[in-house]
Amino acid sequence: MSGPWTHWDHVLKVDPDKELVAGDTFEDVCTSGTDAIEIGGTTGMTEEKMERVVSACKEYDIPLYQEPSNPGVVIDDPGLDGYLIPTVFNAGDPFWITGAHKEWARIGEVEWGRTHTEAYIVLNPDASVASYTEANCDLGPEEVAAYASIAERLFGQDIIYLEYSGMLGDPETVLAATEALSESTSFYGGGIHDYESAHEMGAVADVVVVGDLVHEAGVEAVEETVRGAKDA
Ligand code: 1GP
Repeated sequence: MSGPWTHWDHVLKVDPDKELVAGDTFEDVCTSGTDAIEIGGTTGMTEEKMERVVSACKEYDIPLYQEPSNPGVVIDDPGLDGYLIPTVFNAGDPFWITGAHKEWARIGEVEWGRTHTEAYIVLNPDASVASYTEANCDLGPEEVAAYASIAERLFGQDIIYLEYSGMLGDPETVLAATEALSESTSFYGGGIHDYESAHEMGAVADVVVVGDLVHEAGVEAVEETVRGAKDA
């Protein structure tokens, strides 16, 4: 299960439905020191918005992955390195486990060679992704570790994504998931906002993902989190 993410420490997730802060450019975003850019968001997504970010980023030498939130927004652009496809392992609604994926295979030409898998475990009940997917977020470290194990061993997922979107998560839970894996890569996302929080979560996950910070505080703040993740 090799992929470029096995060498990453930090990923910046850009939400095409949100603006950059005044004064920041996509050049700043792409040269922030992050290892890769993931383009995706939960709500308000359209192909046009996706395309706008891909076009702005593809001229820079940084891995660029689309993370589609639904089959209707998958774009075919040679500037993309590939697709990271979320499956929400603790979703209450099976649409987010196989339903959306089935629709994608039905309506489009899936580029399997550039398609990689992300097993989401959604852990912040207040996040919009939790309500959308009807996720059961009431899980202790042992249960999260068990989800991580089955995601790797039974379902062959490349990436196991501990998703606390909007809040800083529980390091003990994240570590339990990371330790349950032998070859898959653990991603942690949620509430990373400075050197310390990136360093703390970088110590318990293979890769930290920074999202809203780029849209709220800007690229300089993101650069601090890159340092924190790299030092962990
Ligand atoms: C969202 O995990 C990412 O999918 C990052 O979360 O926006 O809280 O940084 P934040």
